[in-house]
Amino acid sequence: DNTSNQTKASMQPDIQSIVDRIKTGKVTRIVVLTGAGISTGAGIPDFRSPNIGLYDKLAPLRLPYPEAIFHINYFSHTPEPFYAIARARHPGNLKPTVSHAFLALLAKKNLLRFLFTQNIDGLEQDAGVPPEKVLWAHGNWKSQHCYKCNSPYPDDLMNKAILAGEVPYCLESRCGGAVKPDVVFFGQSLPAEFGEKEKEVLEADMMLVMGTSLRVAPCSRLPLLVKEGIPRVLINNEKSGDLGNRDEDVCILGNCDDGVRQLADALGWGEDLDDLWKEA
Ligand code: CNA
Repeated sequence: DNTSNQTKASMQPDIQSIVDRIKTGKVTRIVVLTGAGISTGAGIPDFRSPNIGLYDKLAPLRLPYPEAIFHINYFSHTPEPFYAIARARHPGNLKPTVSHAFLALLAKKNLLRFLFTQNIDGLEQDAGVPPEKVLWAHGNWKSQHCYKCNSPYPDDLMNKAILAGEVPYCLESRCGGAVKPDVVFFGQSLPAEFGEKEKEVLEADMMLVMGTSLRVAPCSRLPLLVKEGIPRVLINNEKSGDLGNRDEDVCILGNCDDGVRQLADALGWGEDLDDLWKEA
């Protein structure tokens, strides 16, 4: 009819090509890479957005360089700055965003092959993405251990320390190491499954990259592994990595919650998305 023709005509042609591929069943194995930008809408500032990102707010802590706050070598002798900001960044009881709900919707529609997340807030799982489909490439903030002897540390004491902004220390006698959330710091290795899961990217028939500046390796390299001819879709405030350089790339620039809504509406999934988001 006329209205849907009009909508089609005004829709960005590149989004339409993505919609067609999904609607005709050409795409069934979507691999997703997410970053801090999908959680800023939930209230957790990202690292690198100018003025509002964490790295622009660290001056009072007098770090040698911003990333030091998350570097294992620096933490090993100076854990105080990390605990000075921990309270403000603890995911606590945050609610997933529409972007998280969209990932759950892809899983529900059997289109999500695998999700690599660089986020440590656990909101993917809260939104309903099945945990077996997710690799938390940088760990998560749901548990903690002594950085030195690796002894576990109780959640209640950790929560107290975070609230007080004080460094929690290992309970083992004579250890004295600082306790660190099970988040991968700079200088630490990624989970062992990372290498094995990379093959999911080689087998993807679409890759979706959301809310990441692609500045942290090795996740930043995942989009490069996508086979030529396979569409890569970027939903982000700004261009990132080499997304947009290949003919079949599609960049939906702007707020990612708006981007996923636009995509969901074009797919006729608008209501499904809202229902899932309300449930989360
Ligand atoms: P980053 O380097 O801070 O980049 C974030 C990207 O998202 C930038 O390109 C922003 O322009 C973009 N962005 C921010 N908000 C939005 C929005 N609402 N809509 C669209 N785009 C947006 O963060 P990366 O994830 O790329 O860097 C990897 C680090 C960040 C990982 O080690 C994470 O652990 C770490 N991190 C995680 C969280 C979290 O768990 N929520 C928060 C902050 C940082």
